[in-house]
Amino acid sequence: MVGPEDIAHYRAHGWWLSPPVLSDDVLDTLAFGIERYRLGERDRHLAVDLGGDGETEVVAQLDYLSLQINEFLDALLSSPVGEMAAALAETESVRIFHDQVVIKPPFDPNRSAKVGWHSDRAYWSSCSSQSMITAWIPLEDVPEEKGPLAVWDASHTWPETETLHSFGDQDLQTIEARFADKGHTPQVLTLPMTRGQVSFHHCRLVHGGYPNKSSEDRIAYAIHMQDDVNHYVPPAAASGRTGHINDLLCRKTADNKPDYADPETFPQLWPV
Ligand SMILES: O=C(O)CCC(=O)C(=O)O
Ligand SMILES: [Fe+2]
Repeated sequence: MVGPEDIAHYRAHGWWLSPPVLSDDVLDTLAFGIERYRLGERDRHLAVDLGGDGETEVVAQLDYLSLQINEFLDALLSSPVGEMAAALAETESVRIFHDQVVIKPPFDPNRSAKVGWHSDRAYWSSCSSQSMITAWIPLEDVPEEKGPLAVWDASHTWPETETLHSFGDQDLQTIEARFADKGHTPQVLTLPMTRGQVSFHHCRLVHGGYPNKSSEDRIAYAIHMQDDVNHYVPPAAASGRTGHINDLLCRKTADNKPDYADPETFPQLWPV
């Protein structure tokens, strides 16, 4: 399903768009799980209370649905997402690190609902790996007007993306200008998608996106995955982060460090 040219594209550009590969069954199951979550249902509870359901921000982020709603993991395991991610990241196995449903609300001129330019890696300073990968699954078609994922082509090779933890920053132009000043001119590509497609992005790739101009929610499921070598490292002070919420959720290793291979918290998606 992922061939050598696809891997070469991912390596060079830091992102890759699949053909339609997800069945209606998988997508309908995810949509049903989201509906149950938003109604307050939980099949399992997290080890720590995250303090809210993620819906207070304008762009809502519903975290860890794979750990709380049974059908999420079932749907992922019956889909080719894990296998494709392993092929693209050129790793033997992949485990979930974190997953979130991202909801961009319908257009409202009185409120800004962009996703700020950021890299996922900037949030993962406690990860040893520089090769983690995110799969992004829209539940419906996301044409240009619905605020699809937008990427800075090939920015995963730039050193400065390491500390770009600015998902919530609405001032996209200032971030672009900062990079241009350093000699990197962002090539922004929006990636409109149809239902059934999956996009993948490298953990260092800068991405974000413009507002949803339609009258419906834009709902997408992001699955952030670890390659086989990833393990916990104490975050460097320069990262501006002290760790990840995962550190509180997972079991510890013998030397009392968060165990990023804990299968309960980080289910393996490939091989299954
Ligand atoms: O849903 C979006 O527009 C942003 C998602 C994102 O940042 C990610 O998948 O890493
Ligand atoms: Fe992201």
